[in-house]
Amino acid sequence: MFKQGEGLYDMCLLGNDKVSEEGFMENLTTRFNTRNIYTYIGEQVVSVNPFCYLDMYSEATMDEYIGRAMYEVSPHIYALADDTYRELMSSKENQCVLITGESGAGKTEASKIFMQYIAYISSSSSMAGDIKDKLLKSNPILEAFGNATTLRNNNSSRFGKYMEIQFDYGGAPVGGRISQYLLEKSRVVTRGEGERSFHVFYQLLSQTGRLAALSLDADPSAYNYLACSGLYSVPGIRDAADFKEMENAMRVLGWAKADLDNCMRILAAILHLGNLDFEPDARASADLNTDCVAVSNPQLLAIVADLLQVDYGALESALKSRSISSGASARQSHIMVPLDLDQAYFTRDALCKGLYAALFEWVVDRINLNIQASASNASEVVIGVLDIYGFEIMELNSFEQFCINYCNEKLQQLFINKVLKSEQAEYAAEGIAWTEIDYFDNEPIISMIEGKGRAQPGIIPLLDEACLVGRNTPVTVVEKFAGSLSASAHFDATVGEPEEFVIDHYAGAVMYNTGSFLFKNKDTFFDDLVMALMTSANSMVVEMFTPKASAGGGGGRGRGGPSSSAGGSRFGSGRGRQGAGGGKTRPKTAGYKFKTSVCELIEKLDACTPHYIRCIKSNDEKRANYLDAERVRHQIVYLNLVETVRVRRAGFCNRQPYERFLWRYKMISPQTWPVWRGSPRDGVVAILDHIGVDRSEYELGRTKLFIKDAPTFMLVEQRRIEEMPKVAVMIQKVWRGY
Ligand code: AOV
Ligand code: MG
Repeated sequence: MFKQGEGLYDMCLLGNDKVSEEGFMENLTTRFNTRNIYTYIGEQVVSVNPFCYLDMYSEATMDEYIGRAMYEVSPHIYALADDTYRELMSSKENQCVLITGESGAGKTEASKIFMQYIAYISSSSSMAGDIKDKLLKSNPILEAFGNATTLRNNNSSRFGKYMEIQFDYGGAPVGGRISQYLLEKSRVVTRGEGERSFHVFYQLLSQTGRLAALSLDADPSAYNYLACSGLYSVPGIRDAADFKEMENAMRVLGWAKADLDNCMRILAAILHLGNLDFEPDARASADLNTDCVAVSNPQLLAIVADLLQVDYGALESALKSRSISSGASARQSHIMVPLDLDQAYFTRDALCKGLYAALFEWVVDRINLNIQASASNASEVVIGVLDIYGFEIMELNSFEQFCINYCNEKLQQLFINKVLKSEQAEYAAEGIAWTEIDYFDNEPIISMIEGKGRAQPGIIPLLDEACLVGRNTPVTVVEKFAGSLSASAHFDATVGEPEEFVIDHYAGAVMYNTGSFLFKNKDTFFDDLVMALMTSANSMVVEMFTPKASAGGGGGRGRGGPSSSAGGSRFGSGRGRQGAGGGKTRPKTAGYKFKTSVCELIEKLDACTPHYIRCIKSNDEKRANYLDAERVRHQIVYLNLVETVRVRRAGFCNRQPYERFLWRYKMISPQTWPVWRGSPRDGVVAILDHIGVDRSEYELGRTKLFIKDAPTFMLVEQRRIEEMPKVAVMIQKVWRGY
């Protein structure tokens, strides 16, 4: 595997004097220039995005990785996937794959490569084959609805995704479950110049045969919601072909033709709504003695009402006015308050964002129904694949970027805790000689964002407070932040405009503009709009806006049911849904819900055996085979990659409590088989002596054995397999390939 001139396949093999930023860069560059985009740090895979197709993802290549140890074959995501699957089978413990890296670094591609391999090698039956196909086919649908072209990435994920694949005890996939995190729904109505809305809109407009029925024009520039950012087609993205792929995927998953048709009706309604105009209504204004508006193009609203199959009058009224309840709870009466022009446009946009978010949730729920394991297969172990939106800095950074970057901070913290902190803590606890390794800990940034009770204010609770108490504006919000956080080294409100503040994130400083923080956090979706939509004769529209039974009080987490829409809000908290944890009548804000769902996810990941793919973006221009040294160096630093090498090098490839090791390998030595009467620790030493493992190859901790190198560990495994007939042949199939 090691070829002259291609660099070291594992950064842990760097000489002592080379374990530095320089040495790391040098090796990574050598490998990248010889088309080796993958390099190990122990069991972690570092991937550098080549921005061009490399011929290394075929079935023939997959065959080379089956059952091979990671160090035996060239670094590849396949090797990591094989390792993950084997560990799942041998330990019967849940595994997760954490894919990190900034926007455009290659996370989503990596997750697909991983899934492809798992589907290829996991045991098959006709049922498993069916499920595998469905799991893979969920991707084109999710990407159509949840991805978009941004300045950073032509196919940028605008939602976070955690996909769990469930296996039976024989290793065959029996089902899956997708959790999605906070879709960037504001993209439906606006976005930065040179970006696109969600792919599915352009895909729809490429289907000329479908347009007449939806009263649509093939030209995307005819729609305000698409025209506002001035980008329609993107090199490398084939909208028409992608539509066909999505359509086919829906068929494989078992969707009815009407499901796709209904989705398209809703998308068309959104495009038309974007062209809906309002004008002052002089007569009504005079009658009611306040500003009133009328719809300027009622024929368009009629098309929308027809597409959504809702009552025209109810829809029109919900866009022009808002009902406000007055009086005490028992005797509420509703009065209609007319909206002014700004409010009418705001409501129209809120309707479209709400419609799209609900549609996306419906799509995820539907996929979950299609892939869920049957009740008889409920006993399960899972491999979870986490593919979130990467850290990003945009021209204008709003509430969405804040949430995305906060989520990345949390994942970085999980990495630090699992790889850097706990590893070192364990050496200390086990009494293993160790030199502390210093690293940047982002804990203070997380605390500053999350806060803790009254004692420690944080951005999310301060923003919540600003949404609930008093009349706040973007400027007072920043003042509020500054009042509490200016002591933090990671916060700065002294630069930029009064409505801007800076967070110095682990991956770089980002200036946020609070212009829309308040209403995005409140996430208001007016009751009148829901009522209007509930008049729909289309059962899918009604279903989309019917509260989920399982979502009650759970912050819209949708736990327990097949739906796993985490952090998304079917309705805005502005409907006044009561929060259980956040005080008595406190409605749950988008920020609060996002934080809760992200923290839950982290807890779940923490309980799995982790595997890491660390993605690096080679350059900002999406240029093929070009490595921008400064950009890459920056990522190496903030991803703590050199520190990871340091910890790993001094580290051990495998550690096991003495009892577990003895139980698993006792058949290897006649001294320990079938019964060992001494201490577990002495038994372990007896086994290692019997195979002839040198004393320098391992360390004996207080409760655990630490094995230094993978080959030693493989030898032990090998001997176990050889002695297996002593025990039972049955377990052998678990260790395919040995
Ligand atoms: P991301 O998931 O990390 O960004 P993607 O996985 O979408 O990034 O990768 C961005 C683009 O880089 C892809 O569309 C490909 O063109 C290219 N690319 C990535 N990985 C590879 C690879 N292994 N081989 C060839 N090309 C690749 V974001 O979703 O924006 O955070 O929110
Ligand atoms: Mg992505």
